[in-house]
Amino acid sequence: MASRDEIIEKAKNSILEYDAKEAENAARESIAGGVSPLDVIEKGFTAAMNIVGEQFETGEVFLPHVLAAAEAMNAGIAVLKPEMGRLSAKMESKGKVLIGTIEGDIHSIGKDIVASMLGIGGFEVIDLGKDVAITKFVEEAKAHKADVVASSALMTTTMICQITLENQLKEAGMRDKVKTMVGGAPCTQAWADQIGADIYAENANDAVVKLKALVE
Ligand code: HCB
Repeated sequence: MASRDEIIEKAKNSILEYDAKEAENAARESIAGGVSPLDVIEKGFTAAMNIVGEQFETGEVFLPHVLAAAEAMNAGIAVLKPEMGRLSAKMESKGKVLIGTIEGDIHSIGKDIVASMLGIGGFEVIDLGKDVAITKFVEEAKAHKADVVASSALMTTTMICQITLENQLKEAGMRDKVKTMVGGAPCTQAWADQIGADIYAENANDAVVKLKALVE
């Protein structure tokens, strides 16, 4: 049987080779071998996706490659999801997190990872999906009595909608009832401070650690 590091390497290479079948195989092997799904996602799939992102930025690869890499990553994560669900089902809820990719933005991979890891971390997660209207964030936060409203923005053109979200939560009289978290590649701690968001999370692990610190 392959070692933990070999399985993670296989997961990484599957994305770099745009190979959805291999991503699924690596995910299955990790479950059979008792390797943490989080390690496979963060150190395998995500690490490779970041490389593809850099290659896209330097013009080494093009949008179809990025799409193929994203599809391979989604295929691998789909295999890991039931295992992640089993881990999170064993826990008592630490609080309710409403999460979605902000209006105008269809990037969902990072948001999905954060949602999954928060679930494993013991939070009840309500995932609104991608390109979520600001009004929907506010309505759903109210309807579900969410403790945290987490938004993801991957583009400089859409991160400004996180300001609108802060404003609409205030206008709805909800801003003191929920904590807000922002994340996604262009977001930073300085951005969170500037717009008045409570938390900036650099990655999924950071999101879990910071939300746990908030409730414990
Ligand atoms: Co896309 N895209 N894309 N893209 N894309 C980016 C984001 C660019 C930066 C690439 C570039 O030009 N350099 C760029 C945005 C430029 C800008 O800022 N203005 C860009 C563009 C322009 C576009 C289109 C407009 C391209 C086009 O159609 N011409 C279009 C978007 C249309 C739209 O949204 N309306 C587009 C489309 C696509 C896809 C469909 C091909 C694909 C997305 C597939 C999907 O998500 N289902 C895609 C991808 C994959 C990327 C890159 C290459 C990777 C993004 C990614 O998944 N990273 C990205 C380049 C890059 O980011 N370097 C590029 C891996 C994940 C795991 O990282 O940062 O998303 P993450 O998430 C982390 C972290 O940020 C944090 O935790 C996660 C896990 O550790 N986190 C949170 C994320 N959300 C959080 C929320 C929280 O509350 C807390 C923490």
